[in-house]
Amino acid sequence: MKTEILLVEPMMPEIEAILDATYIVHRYDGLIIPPDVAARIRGIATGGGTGVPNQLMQSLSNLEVIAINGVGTDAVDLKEAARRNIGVTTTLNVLTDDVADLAMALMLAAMRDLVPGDQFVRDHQWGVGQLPLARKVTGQKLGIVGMGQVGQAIARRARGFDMPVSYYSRRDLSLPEAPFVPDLRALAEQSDILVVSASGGAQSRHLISRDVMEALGPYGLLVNISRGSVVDEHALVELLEQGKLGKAALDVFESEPTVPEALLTMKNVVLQPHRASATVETRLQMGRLVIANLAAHFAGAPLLTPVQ
Ligand code: 8YV
Repeated sequence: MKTEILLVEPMMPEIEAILDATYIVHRYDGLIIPPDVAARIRGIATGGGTGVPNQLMQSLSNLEVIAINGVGTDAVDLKEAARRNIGVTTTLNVLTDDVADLAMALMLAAMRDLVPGDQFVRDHQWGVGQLPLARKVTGQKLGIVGMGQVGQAIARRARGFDMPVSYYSRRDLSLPEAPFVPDLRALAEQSDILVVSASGGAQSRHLISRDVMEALGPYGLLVNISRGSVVDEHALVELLEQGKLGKAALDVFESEPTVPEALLTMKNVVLQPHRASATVETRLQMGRLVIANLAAHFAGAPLLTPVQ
């Protein structure tokens, strides 16, 4: 008898094929799962942003393991999982480089106006119209909010652009080349670019407040590659509209996949559909780790990358 699992968010076809060969895979469509099926589901594979809705978790009385295809745990009730002795795993380490790469790409795209430049060429405006000058990246002061693995990978890349890096985090990590700034507003004030790489969840909700974005100012760029919830999106839109914040480059939003309508027409904004880990190479590695964690659990072996 094959073990039954629930796939809450689609994965790569190669990965789903392995899951299908190993398990009876039920694909979640947001609807109520018939109780007889629900009772047979012992594992979940899901995305970091999607997680497991509380009601769904409640309905699966024999759930033993949740394998997150991502690093964010903010969309899974970890306390409830611990109470029910449900193991939770992430794809720790394997997506760090991709997320840091996208942070740099967003920084470059926003500062150098890559999207308007591309549109200018496509619109046959080259030789006809004029594009305003862009902004320089090399040497700009970078503030990093959340200095975990991703934050540190961004700092390493920024050094290649001669950017002085400072950071705000839950604690001072005594890093040799980047000073800790204990006051987030002060960090924003001294930075040309502020990158958000803090984990999502109640503890970081709206950490990037109106006040912080005002401190970043009319020439500042805000980059967010972590979770939409970390930024006060309503204030962000207003400040961009009023010219009190210079630019924004966003991979994540408060109510994905909904993006505030006002952002869609702004020239000083670069938007991505939550794609920081979305490369063939990384999604394969992530998928393999999800498979390995599920396999370990059902073999009674220790989980490879458990959430502590
Ligand atoms: C992925 C993420 O897009 O790691 C996370 O927490 O949100 C992203 O890397 C996601 O997990 C895949 O759905």
